Amino acid sequence: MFDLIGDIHGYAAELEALLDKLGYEKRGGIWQHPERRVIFLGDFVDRGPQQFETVNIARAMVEAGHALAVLGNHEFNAVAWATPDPQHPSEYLRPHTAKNRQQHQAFLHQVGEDSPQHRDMIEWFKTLPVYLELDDLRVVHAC
Ligand SMILES: [Mn+2]
Repeated sequence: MFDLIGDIHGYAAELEALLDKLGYEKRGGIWQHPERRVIFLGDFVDRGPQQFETVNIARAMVEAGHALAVLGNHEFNAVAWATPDPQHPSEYLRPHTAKNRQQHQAFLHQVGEDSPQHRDMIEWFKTLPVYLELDDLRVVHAC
C-alpha cells in the first residue's frame, strides 16, 4: 500500500509530523513503515525553511526502498538553473533572471549555491522519473 505525499516545498518538520501520524517510524535515520511505502509527488524544494532536510528525508527513504518519487517542476527548474546551456556556454538552461532567482532564492541560500551538496542534490534530482507507471496506479506531478 502507498501513501501519496506531494508539494512539501521545504517543510521538513511538517513532513515528519505527517509521516509519524501515518504510522512511519524513524529507524537508523530513515523513516519507514513495515507494510507501507510513500510515493512522493514532487516539489520538495522552494519556499519553505528546511529544503535541504526535506530532500534528505525523501532521498534516504527512496534509496532504502521505503519510498518512490517523481520529479516536480521545482526540481526540474533547479536542474535547469544549475545546468549550463550547451548552445550558449555563458548562460544556463533556466535563465538567471531576477525573477527566476527570486523564485529559487530560498533554496540557493539554504543549500549554498554551487556547493558540493548543491551539486549532489542536482544529480539526485536528475535520477527522478517524470512519471511512474505501476500496476494499478499512474503518478505524475501535474505542475
Ligand atoms: Mn508545488
